[in-house]
Amino acid sequence: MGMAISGFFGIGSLHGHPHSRNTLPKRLSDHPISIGTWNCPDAILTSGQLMEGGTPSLEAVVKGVAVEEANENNTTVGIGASPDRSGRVTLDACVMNSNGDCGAVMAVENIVHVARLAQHVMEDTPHVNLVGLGAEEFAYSKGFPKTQLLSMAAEKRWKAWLQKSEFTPKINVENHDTIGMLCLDAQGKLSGSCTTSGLAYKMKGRVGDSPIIGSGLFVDNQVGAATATGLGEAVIKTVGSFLIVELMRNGWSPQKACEEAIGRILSQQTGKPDFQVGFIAINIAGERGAFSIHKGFSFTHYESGKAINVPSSSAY
Ligand code: SD4
Repeated sequence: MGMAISGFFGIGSLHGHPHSRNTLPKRLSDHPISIGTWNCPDAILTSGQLMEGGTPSLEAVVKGVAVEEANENNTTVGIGASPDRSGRVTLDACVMNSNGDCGAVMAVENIVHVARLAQHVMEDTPHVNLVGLGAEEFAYSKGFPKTQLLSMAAEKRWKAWLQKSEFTPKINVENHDTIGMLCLDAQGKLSGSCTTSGLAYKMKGRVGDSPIIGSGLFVDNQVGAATATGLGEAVIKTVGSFLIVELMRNGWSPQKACEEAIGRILSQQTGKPDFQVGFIAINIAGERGAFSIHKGFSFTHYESGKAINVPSSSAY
């Protein structure tokens, strides 16, 4: 615990930087907070209402993202997900709790609720990551059903894509709707989860940022949490979610921290990138932030029994 706040006072402190504050602000109210990437009202309502009823943030976040995993109309998560270029749907997910424990599964086939599976990895194994067949077999050992994941609609889109077989993920289209969710409960406990099929028509075996702790998600109960969506390769290269939490540890607001993480990605590019990345973040005081490279990214948050979708500000 002591280590976690050392950045405020010790090595790595950014005191004096225009965006830093001396200490994190205090939490203003104990109302639960839930925030998720893109337009995911049902998922956010589920997690928000669960926490209102006293459910801890980890259970709320896993049940929240499960709504999108079961949503046939979400073409990037769970049951409606798009396949890789060989026609296989492979899912990635992770969870992280207020103790800093985490679990992840990568490139898993035939399992819908991979965030819950990642929670089992965290709680019931000595490991953090399980991939492919190992993760799938572990799921069956925990009683998960085997589900055929390539929906008819996804198969039709994939067959159309095969005509040209050009991998040029379109901004806000084929990298759209991954759900990253951050929950802060009335007890001040933070948890997060990120779940996705990754980029449509990715190479077989490709894993993006979403299940990589520090890249697609990071939670530190002393500071705050962040999660990402968009082109995973760009997020991984800058360890984006960890970067945002570290900036918040040094006193940056969630908004300025998200902007800086996007700035880091942009600093690796010449000119306007042809890909999208979006980050959302909250701190333990309950402040939130969001920023993306391009317009079109939005986030949804829980407020007084409602889920509100808000466009993110962006660099372009
Ligand atoms: C990935 N970040 O696998 C994911 C894709 C995504 O909405 O966010 N899609 O790179």
